[in-house]
Amino acid sequence: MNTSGAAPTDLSRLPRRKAKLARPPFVHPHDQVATEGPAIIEKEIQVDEDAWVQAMTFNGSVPGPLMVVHEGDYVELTLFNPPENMMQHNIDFHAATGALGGGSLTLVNPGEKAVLRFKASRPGVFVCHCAPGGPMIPWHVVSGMSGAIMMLPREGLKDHLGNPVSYDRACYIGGNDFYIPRPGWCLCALYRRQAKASRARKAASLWA
Ligand SMILES: [Cu+2]
Repeated sequence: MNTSGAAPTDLSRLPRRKAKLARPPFVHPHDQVATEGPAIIEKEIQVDEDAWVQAMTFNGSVPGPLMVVHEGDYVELTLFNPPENMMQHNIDFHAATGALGGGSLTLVNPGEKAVLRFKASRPGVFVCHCAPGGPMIPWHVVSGMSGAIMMLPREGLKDHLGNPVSYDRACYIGGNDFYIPRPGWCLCALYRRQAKASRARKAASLWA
């Protein structure tokens, strides 16, 4: 339902451009200044490819790729969950408003795919991540399912005086730690150590 009062946009008339995503730290080729009207950007993302140590990924890299669009573009993305996978996944764009940033519209079981389209309405750099609900959210994120989208102003970047700013090259770096159990290490031993330390603290406070 259109509640803004604005005339609806005929998306079928907009030019379509398909971007091939690059693995970090590389960023796919893009214009720094938009030279044409809003475009529908198609992104095809495959999840859980190269799942090492139960890593979960967007397009096989951790972090996932950076997507570059311009303010006013319509971002169209296809999220595909390969049938070999075991879990549900989705994508929550902090750049999109409503419906959990698209998360509740893109929840896909293994073998399913979902298409999401939203309008890039705010310039900036925003995180996106898998958010299947409850404790699955932090688990999927720390397992590698995060990425980012950069929405450039249509007229390009400007400095504080309003002068155009350009760059020769863009790169994208994200941090992600994996905590992998070592031989002889187990969660039970960690819990035992924590419980012992907690008992010792409690005993010390009783005798203080
Ligand atoms: Cu996921």
